[in-house]
Amino acid sequence: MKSLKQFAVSAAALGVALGLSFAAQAEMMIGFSQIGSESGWRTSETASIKAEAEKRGIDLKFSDAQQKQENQIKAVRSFIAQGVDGILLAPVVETGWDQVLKEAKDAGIPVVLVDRGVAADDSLYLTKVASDFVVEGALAAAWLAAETNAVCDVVELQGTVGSSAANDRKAGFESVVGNFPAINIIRSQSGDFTRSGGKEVMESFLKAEDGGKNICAVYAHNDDMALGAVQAIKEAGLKPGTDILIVSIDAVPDIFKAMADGDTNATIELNPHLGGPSFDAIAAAKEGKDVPKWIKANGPLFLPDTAAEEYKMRSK
Ligand code: GZL
Repeated sequence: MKSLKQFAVSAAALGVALGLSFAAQAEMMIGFSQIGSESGWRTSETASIKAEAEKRGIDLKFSDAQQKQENQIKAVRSFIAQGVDGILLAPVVETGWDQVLKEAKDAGIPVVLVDRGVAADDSLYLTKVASDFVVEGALAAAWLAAETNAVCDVVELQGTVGSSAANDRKAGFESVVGNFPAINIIRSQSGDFTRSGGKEVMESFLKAEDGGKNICAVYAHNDDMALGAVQAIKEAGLKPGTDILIVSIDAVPDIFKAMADGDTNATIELNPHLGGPSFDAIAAAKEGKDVPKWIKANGPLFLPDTAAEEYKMRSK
């Protein structure tokens, strides 16, 4: 599993290996169809990609889809009409992209999938710059099994329905807990990757499970839903992080504060700095160089013992 630093090194190495010069990228015009701003991680990803474009002198055309696939498809078509050099697409869901990806391909415009994947033939896009969500789900489950001696009734807060992040984080988690007969996923529902969604769904789980007495842990597909669950658990008179364990993914600054306060127990880092490898891949394609179909980065798991320090460093 690559750490963030290794990812940065391998992505930089990829850039160098592909013989790319930033100067060659300065004249590029690139369209970026972003999902929205549903989570702290998403907003930091947007900020990072915009900053990276600025640094490289890339003319970035940005579109916020407000979580709607039709808005993303419209944006991609508009980028094609503008004759951009490349397109970054963070696909809100996995399906429904074949037609518009074919239009981009027919126009000779490379598409880079950032942070999520699509269920389309990989000939329809240049590369995917994203972590392996199956690994993230498996890591969360491995931590939970170790933490609970593999005896735990867990509730799951799923991400956006139909998204590759939710599908694969669920699959990865199940692939590990399936080995432990005394770990049971007793409830599972989407909170749509938002704090409010996580809170609402957790409130319904608590009500349905005798006020939470039957719940050993929460597995949240992202930190924002975990933070919503923390609020719901507190309002139900229970201690999050003690009465009910919480493991989630993203490693946003606020989750480190929650861990330092004893409210959550583990988070897995998700790299938001996906602009560099994405821009390098487009430049490489334009120079006729080969680009791997998946530029992968997986982050480590963080625990409360380093949370205060991490929060200080990340919330500057
Ligand atoms: C995963 C990304 C997910 C984050 C959430 O790469 O798509 O979407 O985990 C975000 O915070 O909403």
